[in-house]
Amino acid sequence: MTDDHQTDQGDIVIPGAPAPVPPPLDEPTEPREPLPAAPDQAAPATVTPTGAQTGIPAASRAQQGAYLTTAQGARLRDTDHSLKAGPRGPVLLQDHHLREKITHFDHERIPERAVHARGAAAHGTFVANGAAASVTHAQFLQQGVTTPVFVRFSTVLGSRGSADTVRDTRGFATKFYTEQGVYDLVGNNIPVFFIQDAIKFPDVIHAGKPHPDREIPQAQSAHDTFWDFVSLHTEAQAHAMWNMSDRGIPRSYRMMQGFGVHTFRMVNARGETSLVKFHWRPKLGTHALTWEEAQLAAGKDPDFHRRDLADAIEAGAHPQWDLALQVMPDTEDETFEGIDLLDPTKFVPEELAPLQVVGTMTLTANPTNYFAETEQVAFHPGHLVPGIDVTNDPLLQGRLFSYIDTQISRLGGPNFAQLPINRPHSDVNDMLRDGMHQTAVHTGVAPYKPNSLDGGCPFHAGSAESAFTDLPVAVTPSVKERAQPASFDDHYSQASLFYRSLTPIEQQHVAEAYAFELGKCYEQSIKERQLQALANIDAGLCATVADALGLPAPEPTVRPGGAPPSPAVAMIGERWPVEGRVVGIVADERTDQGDLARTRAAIHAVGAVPLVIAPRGGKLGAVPVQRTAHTAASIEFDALIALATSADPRTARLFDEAFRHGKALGVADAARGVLADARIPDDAPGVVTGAADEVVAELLELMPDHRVWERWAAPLR
Ligand code: HDE
Repeated sequence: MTDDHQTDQGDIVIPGAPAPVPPPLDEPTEPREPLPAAPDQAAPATVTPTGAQTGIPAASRAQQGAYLTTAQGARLRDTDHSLKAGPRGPVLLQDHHLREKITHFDHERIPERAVHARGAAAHGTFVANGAAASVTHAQFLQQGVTTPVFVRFSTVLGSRGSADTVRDTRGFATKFYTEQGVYDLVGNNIPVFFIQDAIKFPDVIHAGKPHPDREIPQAQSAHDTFWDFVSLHTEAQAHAMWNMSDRGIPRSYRMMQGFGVHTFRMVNARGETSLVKFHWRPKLGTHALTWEEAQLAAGKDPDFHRRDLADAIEAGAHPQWDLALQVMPDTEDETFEGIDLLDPTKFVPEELAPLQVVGTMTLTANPTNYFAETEQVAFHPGHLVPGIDVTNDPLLQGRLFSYIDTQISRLGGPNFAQLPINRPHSDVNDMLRDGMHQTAVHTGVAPYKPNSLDGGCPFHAGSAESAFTDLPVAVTPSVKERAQPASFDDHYSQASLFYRSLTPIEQQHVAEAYAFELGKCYEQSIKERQLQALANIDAGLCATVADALGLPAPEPTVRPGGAPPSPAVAMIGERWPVEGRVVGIVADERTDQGDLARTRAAIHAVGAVPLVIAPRGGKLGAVPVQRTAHTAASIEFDALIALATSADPRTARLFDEAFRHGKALGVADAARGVLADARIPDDAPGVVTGAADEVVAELLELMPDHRVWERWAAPLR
């Protein structure tokens, strides 16, 4: 730069131009490449609409060049000062950079999803084991085929900025980029749904969303309109029961089951069809938060689930799920063991139709850009591949219409399939043309069929490779009517079956959840009506909830029948891997460095994450302090170890909360004072004391149980 204030390009001299402001010290002064993403964080390559594998397309690599430019590529030397008539004068309309920058910012937001607005996603792969070949000829389910996937988890009710840990159903939507086109499995973490017919979706969602007058409460079902709807519309009782169970407050997206909910029809290479339900089984087991933990997390770390997923993937604890099928015969009445397979308020117990694993999904990479990928991804239950077809489930049929419709408005036009995250990894030869945000440059003159001018291209596929094969399924001759089968009128038997299948601790949580949710309602008649529904489900549950509400327990008006319980739906009882679980280690300057190092190493060795909590930041010897009394929150730890006492009362609260939430606690001899401060008996279940090495070993033995369930034998403090 000369005294004449040459431009960056060094040619044209502007006499008298003010000297540029020197850059802040910590900003690089020489152009350099941005830091590369960590190897396992780089998003997989995307492909162009023509199918060419290009890596991340140039258009989505914006902001990576050396020089700041306008949207038109003109370089800029100042982006901090508007063009003004003198340093204190008004801003000039001719400042194109100012107007472009602010105008673009003004339009940065797109409408959030009408439901499932809050989500988190990851890339990965699905590897099929071939077991599905007998029921479907879908290519991605054949032995050894590896398919890239993108999965988005979500809550349903809350806005995009709402807390992760609210009581709600979770979405579990998977996009398989198969060689035969995109296949979307758009499921939930609960196998049943609130309604039997899509025409009622606006009703159930309006009831669950905040009240239209004051727009509260956010992301909650604990309010009058939700329970008004559910108690009047009793087909919602089964789904409501699952939401009131611990399934409504998952510990982690990594520890959640997924369900396709509807029954689908599969067809194999011989043209034989079966009725099928999809299940995702997490390798880490299915686990929940406690309700108090969920509420604390909503304030202390509203991004709890999003952070957990991203941290685990970044740490290399790649979450995995098995994909399993329940396969049922394709009979004329589409009913299995008395369960109408077209009724989405019913699930088929695993004891009746076993889960058959057909492949495994591993999530390996976080998105590179939240908006481009997680926000713009568009799933659709109608994105099907050959070998998988829909059934007449009236809920599914309505969904087939809804998703593309909402996406046209959410993503600003009909060309969202061209967005990098939505592009198929197979060739696209559609004859869809033009429209808002068209980015493809189509060649040819004949986007119609039949044509002779483009050589007759594109041609029709043979029926074996064709999606939407329109299986010749009989439609019972009937009249046009707004009606449903009589079997859809059973609203209570599966809610009852589910409740009876839970362990006593889980049943206690269900009762507490109803007591909380109904306790938040103002209208007495709504509580009474919901108690009536509970009486029809289970008299004991109804009596407990009625007692908490201070209301009489009504007599049942319906007997739900005694279908045998399905122990498979209970979550307590098994032991699971602890990969990615977080263990807090309370230490200070006096802590023996050897104890600290061995404790951390033992935790690492089982794939869990040790976080050191000390009175102040910095380091303890060579070990970085990751949390202090100011920043540590009990909700982020699955277990705690004290190697030092702490004078800070917040440490006692940390242990007190962790104890209440049934977490394993380890206390080295030098740190016994922590237990006294938190008023925790040192012989309480799941509290281990002794030499540091023994404590960590015993603690890691407790963690595969998820929680120290014996603590629930005594009433919660
Ligand atoms: Fe959805 N649902 N849904 N849904 N759904 C949407 O589509 C809808 C239903 C599910 O991460 C919307 O693109 C109707 C069942 C997930 O992007 C919308 C009905 C199941 C996601 C829509 C249902 C789901 C959605 C909003 C009743 C489990 C999030 C934004 C017939 C099997 C996907 C969008 C993502 C999203 C409509 C019922 C799962 C409005 C009409 C049942 C996981 O189109």
